[in-house]
Amino acid sequence: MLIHVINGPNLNLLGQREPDIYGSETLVTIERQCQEIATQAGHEVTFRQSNHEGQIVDWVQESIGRVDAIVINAGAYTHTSVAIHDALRAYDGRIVELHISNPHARESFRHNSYVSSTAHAVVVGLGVSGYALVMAQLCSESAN
Ligand code: CA2
Repeated sequence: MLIHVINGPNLNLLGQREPDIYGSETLVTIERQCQEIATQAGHEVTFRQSNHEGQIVDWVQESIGRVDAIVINAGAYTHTSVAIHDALRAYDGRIVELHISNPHARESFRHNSYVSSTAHAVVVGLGVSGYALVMAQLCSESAN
């Protein structure tokens, strides 16, 4: 199984700012954990981050017909991007939406997600552990 993990704007700053909301682990550490879980289960992960909406759209499009699952933390684009929504709708594999914080418990502008209606599962508010948990879940689903 091939899994793409796509991270949106500002998530490259993880571990450097706002540890009270996003924790103190960096994206590099999270990537390493995801790779470890997938490799142990015999699967492959591509882990990416971009601050650019069009780049995320391109990565989703490139996944069509090639990638078994997308795990996406679209960052602030979650709440604004019809373009990412449309690309995800065109994608034919499994989609898991992931957020480190719980956007529903935060400002009202974070309450709508353009990703959720395209997703098979949504994981929010579990901190950065959410990445490892989702990875383990996807790997265990493929073993059944
Ligand atoms: O909780 C999440 O994972 C979010 O997707 C994070 C986004 C936010 O806009 C969403 O509403 C919820 C923000 C990512 C910014 O990450 C930073 C990390 C460290 C320092 C500053 C920003």
